[in-house]
Amino acid sequence: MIINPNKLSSDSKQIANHNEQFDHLASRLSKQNIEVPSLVDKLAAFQVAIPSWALGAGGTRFGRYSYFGEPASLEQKLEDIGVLHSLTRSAGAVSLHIPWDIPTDYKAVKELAFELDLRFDAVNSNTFQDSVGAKHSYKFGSLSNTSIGARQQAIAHNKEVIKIGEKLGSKSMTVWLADGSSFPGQHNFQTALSNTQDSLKEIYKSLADDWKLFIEYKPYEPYFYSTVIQDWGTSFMLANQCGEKAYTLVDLGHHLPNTNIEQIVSTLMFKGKLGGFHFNDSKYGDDDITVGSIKPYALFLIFNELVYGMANNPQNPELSWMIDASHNLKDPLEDLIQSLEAIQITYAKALLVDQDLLKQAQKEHDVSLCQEILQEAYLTDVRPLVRQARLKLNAPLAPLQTYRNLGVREQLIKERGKNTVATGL
Ligand code: LRH
Ligand code: MN
Ligand code: MN
Repeated sequence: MIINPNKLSSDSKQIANHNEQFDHLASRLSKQNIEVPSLVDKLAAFQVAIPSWALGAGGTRFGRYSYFGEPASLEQKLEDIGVLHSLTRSAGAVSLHIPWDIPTDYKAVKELAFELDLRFDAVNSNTFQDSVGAKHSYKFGSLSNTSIGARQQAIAHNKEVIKIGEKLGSKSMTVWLADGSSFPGQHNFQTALSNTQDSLKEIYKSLADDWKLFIEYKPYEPYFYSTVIQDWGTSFMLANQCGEKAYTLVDLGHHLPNTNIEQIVSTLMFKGKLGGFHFNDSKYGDDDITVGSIKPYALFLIFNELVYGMANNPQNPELSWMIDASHNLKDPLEDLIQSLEAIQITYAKALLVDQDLLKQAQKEHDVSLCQEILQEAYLTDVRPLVRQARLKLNAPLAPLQTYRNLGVREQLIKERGKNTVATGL
């Protein structure tokens, strides 16, 4: 389904309401010496990739409840992201997962992506599942496995993913390893790490000069005693071992409770080694629920460091942003619209932080003022700025409402039927 652009304009009453709210906020912010037009431009330029596995209803280990009209093919996944991008103009990229999304006709897939104004962001390899007919099993690890055969198979798969990405115009690959152990004594930690390091170095050799390798970390799950790449330090060390094209990827859900993620982001950007970023939210673990739905202030503090890093750390490359969320209850497209909205809102709030004043207050050890400065930005209702960016991009002012008014899900069910299952987590 491709949405007719003529159906995306907001009505005159909505626009008049918006203009009133925007003018009010813009004049208030201008008095604080905030350059509103450049802030709106930054919001309009911010694009987040959608992973192919977020478009179906996700599963938990206890079950998976299908959501009707889910995309069944790569082409249909692209169309869903096209819908999101038309409604928000902020989801202009797709992150594919191999082997779930191997194109059969590269030319056709590229043409469709072009038509939908979508770019191919990082490609993701998968060595956390055995593929049908594979010679070696990943039950006891992939890049870290003590079996050379399993390691070589996993290395070959990653090299294959790079090739697939090259054909699509992608410029990076993300490696997330499930490798770990569930019982003390099961792994020799040093052997597992050393095998992983050697395997990653081998994969890195296949990376073209304009490509990047993102190494994702996660403390636990699917294994519950140890994980080979458990934290940012391990990922950072491995990225350094590989070389300058390798970076750490931070996924918000991949931390133990109360970890200071903003400090991790800051440290990595200072070292020029933050490459990718996965948005989601969680209450307990890697819950992968809607961005900003549980800890919006924590997200703001993280965004504040990202904004600071983007302005002050030229040694860090442009980040590859992606939403890594998927769950069981909501319409996946509605959920993604809400996540995109939360990202834009939080980015806008972080852009409002008066960095000069904050620096001065930090210098003077005025702790209360430091907090006031952050709160001032966080408590500002920035939605008119986000809507202004949408207006500029010819996107509807209220994407979720427009999605419902247009009956997108009903249309998808009509086209695809009720018994659809998207490949994914
Ligand atoms: C596992 C995970 C990871 C993704 C990957 C495909 O935790 O969600 O975050 O990047 O699967
Ligand atoms: Mn992730
Ligand atoms: Mn995850």
